[in-house]
Amino acid sequence: MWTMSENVLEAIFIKRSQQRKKTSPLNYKERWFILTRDKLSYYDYDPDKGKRKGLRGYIDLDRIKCVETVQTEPNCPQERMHAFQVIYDEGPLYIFAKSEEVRAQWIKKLKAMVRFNKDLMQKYHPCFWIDGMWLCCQQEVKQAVGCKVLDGKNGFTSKTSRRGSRKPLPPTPSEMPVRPLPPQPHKAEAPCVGMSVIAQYNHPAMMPQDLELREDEEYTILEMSDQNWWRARDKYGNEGYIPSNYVVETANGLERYDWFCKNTNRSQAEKLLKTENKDGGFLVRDSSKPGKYTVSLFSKGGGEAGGICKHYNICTTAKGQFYLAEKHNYCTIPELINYHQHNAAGMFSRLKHIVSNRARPPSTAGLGYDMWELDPSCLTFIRVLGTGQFGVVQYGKWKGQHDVAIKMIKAGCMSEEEFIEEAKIMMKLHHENLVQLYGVCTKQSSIYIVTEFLSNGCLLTYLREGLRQHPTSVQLLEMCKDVSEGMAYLESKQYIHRDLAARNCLVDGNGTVKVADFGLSRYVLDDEYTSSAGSKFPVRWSPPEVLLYCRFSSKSDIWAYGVLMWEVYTLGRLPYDRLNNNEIVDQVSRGLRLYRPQMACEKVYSIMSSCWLDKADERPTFQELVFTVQDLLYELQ
Ligand code: 4IP
Ligand code: ZN
Repeated sequence: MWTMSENVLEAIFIKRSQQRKKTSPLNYKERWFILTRDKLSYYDYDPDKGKRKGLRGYIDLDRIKCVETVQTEPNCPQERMHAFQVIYDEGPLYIFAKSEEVRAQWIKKLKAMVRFNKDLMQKYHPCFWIDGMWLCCQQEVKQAVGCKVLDGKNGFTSKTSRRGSRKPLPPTPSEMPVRPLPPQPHKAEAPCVGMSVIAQYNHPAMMPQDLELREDEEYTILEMSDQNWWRARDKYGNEGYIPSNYVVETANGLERYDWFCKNTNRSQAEKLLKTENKDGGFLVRDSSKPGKYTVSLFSKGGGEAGGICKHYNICTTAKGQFYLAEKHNYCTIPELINYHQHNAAGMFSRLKHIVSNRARPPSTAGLGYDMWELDPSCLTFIRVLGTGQFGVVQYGKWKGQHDVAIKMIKAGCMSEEEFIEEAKIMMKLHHENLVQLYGVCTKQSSIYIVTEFLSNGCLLTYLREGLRQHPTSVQLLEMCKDVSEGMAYLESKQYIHRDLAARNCLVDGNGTVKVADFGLSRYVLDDEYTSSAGSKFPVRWSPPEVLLYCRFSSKSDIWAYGVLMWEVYTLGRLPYDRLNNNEIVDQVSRGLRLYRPQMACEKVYSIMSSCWLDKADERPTFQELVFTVQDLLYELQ
């Protein structure tokens, strides 16, 4: 079973002292490094006996902002040729691997595990900090912003850097060649303690240590050691914890405008605009080019069913003024937007209707800082939603105002103590395509699991009866994309779902799909469900290596994802509906695969099929699937 302490990687490296104090010596020591799901730790060790000794230090993965190679110093000794840096809030930790392969392996793994961190850096120093100076840029301040831009988000293959691999998109009006742009106004670097933020939503203080958030008010950040809950001060001097995803930096002052959608990418913008479905609907978002902004605009016309979206970059003149399609220059972006709310001036419509991503507050990682044990007297039960593996699930309210779903665990169904331990870890998993665990009530005879509530219910039922019109291939692919993003997050956290299927996903009021019940199957006490020969085992979603050897991995989740795509494209049919479980085990291990659903084009089917490759390690990763599905979405739209 996966626990938080299971080791992902282990190696002996040379480590440079971090010299946290001015008087600390600069030295290099051999240390035993261990990477687990939540920490990078280093230990003393005995080279003669090859034994690990005491812990020397560690870095919590959620504090890491960048992992990159470091260029070797001039005249560097042989054993320090393969350096890499792990940058976190205290600065860089320099580590030297024994070979290029090991260095590459660690960098790749670490990057994958931190890529959902909130404050990844966009720039870094490619050389060492030594003797009070950065060798790359000669700056003499250790905190100085990096001098080299990372390729993609923290070096990750991003949409922009992958453009070459697929057919280029038609240029948006503003991507048409213009003369080179002058430098951009300063854009804030990664968020840090001391910065000012603006609340985008209200959030009540749930616990004495929490601080109430009031929409549009300003707060100062005091502490960020927990990714999801930051300590902050309001303008009256009150201090407490706030959900970090409810606030945005005030750096550029656009946050106060409803049309500004921070942290929204192109495809999320399109989704928002299409859901809103108003002609002339628009929003302003960060461009994929750092420091720039884009206006996304929706029109119902243009001959295409469902309307079309266009994206216009906000350009800057040599004097630092802003303009959109034609040269109507303004000193500030709000003035520019105001002008185009009244004049199309080169765009295909004027900006008629503000579309905001603030309509519904997102879920928080738990209901308050460090709060996973919930008081059951704060729950009100409203109606029964259904019955699951563990018993009845109800819709209810937390403290009379927060929608929640409550799983009431039937006695004898679950190994409760182990689950409660795991719940503390699950609380920290937070992603917009995962159903959030809010907490548990463990003090009464039947325990409750309290999660985010999603009004459109289970994906399987939604596919079978919830879709009002006949869905397009693009809509179905959007659902698959949602699931792949949630799963890519779990994959990055080394978390295996073990029971991914349409019945274990939920749909919210906007039609966004979220993955639920990850990892829960490990706590089920029911042989019919846990044994691969049992009648409730998800045989139809399992790859040969699980059916034959119970070998679960992220790659067995990938197989299940392919089957889930098939469920989506058949609008909820039962996979292999003519076969019973025994026949499936037999035939799937001999190469039988699901057929291509009518609604799935060859490209969609080839994605599913790639999930069903016999050899587990030849199947794609979820991160690769996210890119493939995204690429195909662009192509189909
Ligand atoms: C120590 O030097 C070790 O290099 C420490 O590394 C290092 O701690 C100390 O830096 C440095 O002063 P001495 O052994 O000569 O005392 P390790 O913990 O691996 O033994 P870091 O922080 O790099 O782990 P400071 O800055 O922590 O004092
Ligand atoms: Zn530098």
